[in-house]
Amino acid sequence: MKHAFLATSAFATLLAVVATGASASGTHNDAIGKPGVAAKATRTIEVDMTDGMRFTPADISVKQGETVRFVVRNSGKLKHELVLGTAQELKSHYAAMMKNPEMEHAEPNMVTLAPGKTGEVVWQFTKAGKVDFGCLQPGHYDAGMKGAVNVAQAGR
Ligand SMILES: [Cu+2]
Repeated sequence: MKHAFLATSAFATLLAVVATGASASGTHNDAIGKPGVAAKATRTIEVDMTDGMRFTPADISVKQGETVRFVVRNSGKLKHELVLGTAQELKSHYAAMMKNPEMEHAEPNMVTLAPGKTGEVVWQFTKAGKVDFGCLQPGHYDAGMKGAVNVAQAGR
């Protein structure tokens, strides 16, 4: 019966990890990393958002484990936001925003900015791969207001 016990134990541990991740990060899982501590940020990346529905830069490269301080500026005359997530998370969140444009949302993985404002997102990229970001204001994501953070595997 030792095998059965081990399997149950491993499953319980997995559940605990999933539960912890969900409570610490709100609505999303830890697939894209976790909220960063500003004091531990190793880089500051300035991102500009415009009414042309573009992020500049839209293609960002970081290293696995790196904590990045994004200083995000809204240079447009419309409300814009930068939301980090998996492509799937962004799509479902965007669909919710289309149904309810006045939906208030605030999470550590995003910043919503009025015209002319500047804000920050501090994020630690714990997993190698691609993390997407986008503006989920109705119409913006569809218009191409999106980008990606490429997370290079540590030790390379
Ligand atoms: Cu936008």
